[in-house]
Formats: sequence, C-alpha cells, structure tokens
Amino acid sequence: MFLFRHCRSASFSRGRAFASLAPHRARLQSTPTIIKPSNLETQKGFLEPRNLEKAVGALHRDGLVVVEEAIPHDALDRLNTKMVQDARVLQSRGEDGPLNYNTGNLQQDAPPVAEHFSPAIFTNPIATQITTSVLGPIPKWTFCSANSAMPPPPGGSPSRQPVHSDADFQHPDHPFALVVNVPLVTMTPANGSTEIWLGTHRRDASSQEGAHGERASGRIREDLLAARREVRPPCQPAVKKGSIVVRDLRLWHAGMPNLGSEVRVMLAMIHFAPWYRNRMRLQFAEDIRPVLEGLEREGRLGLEVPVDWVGRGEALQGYLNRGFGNSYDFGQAP
Ligand SMILES: O=C(O)CCC(=O)C(=O)O
Ligand SMILES: [Fe+2]
Repeated sequence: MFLFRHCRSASFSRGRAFASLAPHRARLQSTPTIIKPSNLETQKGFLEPRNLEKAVGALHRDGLVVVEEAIPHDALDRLNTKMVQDARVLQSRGEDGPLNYNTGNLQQDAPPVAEHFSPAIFTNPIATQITTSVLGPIPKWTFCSANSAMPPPPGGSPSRQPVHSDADFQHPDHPFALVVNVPLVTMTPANGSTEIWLGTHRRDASSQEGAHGERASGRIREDLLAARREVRPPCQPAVKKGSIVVRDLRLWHAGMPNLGSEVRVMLAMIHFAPWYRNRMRLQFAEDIRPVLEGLEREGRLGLEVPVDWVGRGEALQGYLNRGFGNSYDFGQAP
C-alpha cells in the first residue's frame, strides 16, 4: 500500500479526519486507475474489452490512466543507460540547458537512431489502442521527447515545478491530445514522480497564468489550486517500471524534486486526434524509416507519423540541442 501514503483520498485516514470536520465535503479519490493486463494481453499488445473500457473510462473521468507491464524491462534498461548519460550532458549546461521551469527538470530527446528505437517503447501497441479509442482512428504522433527529473548538483537544492497544464493556449473542450509517458525506471516520490491533479482536464485556459510563448507558461492560478485541493487533492503516485501512463494534455500536473542520486527519465510521446491540425513534425535518422514502414506494412503502427528524415550524423548532432518543453507549439492551424 506504498502508493496510498502519498495520495490522499476520501477513503483513507487523512480524508476521514477532514471528513469529520467538514462532513459535507467528501473528497474524491486522488489515486489513478491502474490497469493490470493479463499475460496474454501483454503478449498480444492488445487489451481485451473490459480493460479497454476501464482505460477509456479513466481517461474521460480523470484525464489519466496507468497500464502496468506494458513494456519489457530490457528495452527500458538499454535506453535508460544512454539517456542518463545524455541527461548529465544537458545538466552541465546549467541555466543554458533546456530546462522546464527550473534546473531540476530537463527536456530531453531520446537518441533518434535505430539502435535506440524500440517499437515496444515508442509505438507501444497498447498505448496506441487506448489513444485511438479516445481520439479516433490513426492519431497523429508529432512529439517525441522526455522529461528528466535531475538530482541537484553538489550544493544545489531540489525544486518542484509550479502546477501547470501543457495545453497553454485556447484549446478544444473535448479530448484532442494524449501524452503517452513511459518512465524508464520505477517512479516514486523519492525520485520525482509527477504530481497529478485528477479530473482537472476539462478546465479551459482561463485557469492559467502565462500564455504560450512566455518562459513559464500554463501555470494554474493559486486560488483555483486551493479550491481544487478541497475537492480532490493531488497525488504523487508510484508508477512501476514497465508501465505506460496516458494523460490528457490539459490535465494539471507538476514535475517534482528528485531527492535521490539517480536521474529519472520519463519519455513523453504526444498523440493528437486525427482531426487536430498540429503542425509539428518529428526528426529521426533514416535508419528508423524501415522500422516504421515495416510496422505500417504489418498493420502494427496505427499512427500517422510526419517525419523529417535526416542522416545519422545530423540526427546525432542535433538531438541534444532542441528546445525546452513550453517552446513547442501544441496548438493547431486554424
Ligand atoms: O518530469 C515530470 O514529472 C513532469 C515535467 C513536466 O510536466 C513539464 O516539464 O512540463
Ligand atoms: Fe508539464
């Protein structure tokens, strides 16, 4: 029951204490829905109807769902070794690095070359099955990056992000984008697992301070946070290695301090609804092309993937020189 120590809810001790002071105010459960696929579902990369219903329901109600045991650990371990090294390179750039709100959280791309491109991770079939069920057939994948929660350098102190929405612009009031997060290690409050505010995905941009284009855009107003905390407090869940987390782009959340000594990398792939006119494109090395074309030929991709293909040299030279999170434009063409 490790999870519940960090997440208050109506049915656990802290919620009860409050309930007795203010009996009219029953708080909603703040822990996320966790799907545990059967061995067969994991093997096939396909959820059966009951689990799919659970996932889709959680996304509509809460704006987030966790699916455990979706990705083999050996693929995660290989990528983690490389990305932890890269994270330290980015961290050494200090304030000039691609930091998100503060130097404890870095925007970091995965190496976009074939030897690091595992389809089980980047085009996970269960993730796509879920996003397709919410967004419609053939979602468009135009963002592929990661957030790295960094242990502070010697003498530095850990810091948290302000609660924010990644949809820092006027957006549709129905689901249009889902973030597929893949932590490369188990995430807990000790290494900076993301704070999430379930059920906040239906709010509009008037809840926010800082418009797109400002350095720290999308911050949620303090008065709204205080009010929401009384209804449904936030939660910092433990998420096991091998899980995927699917989150509505609009959901309030915050990167939290990494209190440990190991980097915590969490990939972020955004699937947009097929009708949503996001203009971004991915940049991958040419040697990933046959991998994606193979999946497409076998009917195992299920995504539209606009890619600028470049040589390996250019790909490897560029991927650690990209923008910080809020510099990307998740909006759509008129
Ligand atoms: O790293 C995390 O846990 C979340 C980071 C985040 O939300 C962001 O940088 O926008
Ligand atoms: Fe964010």
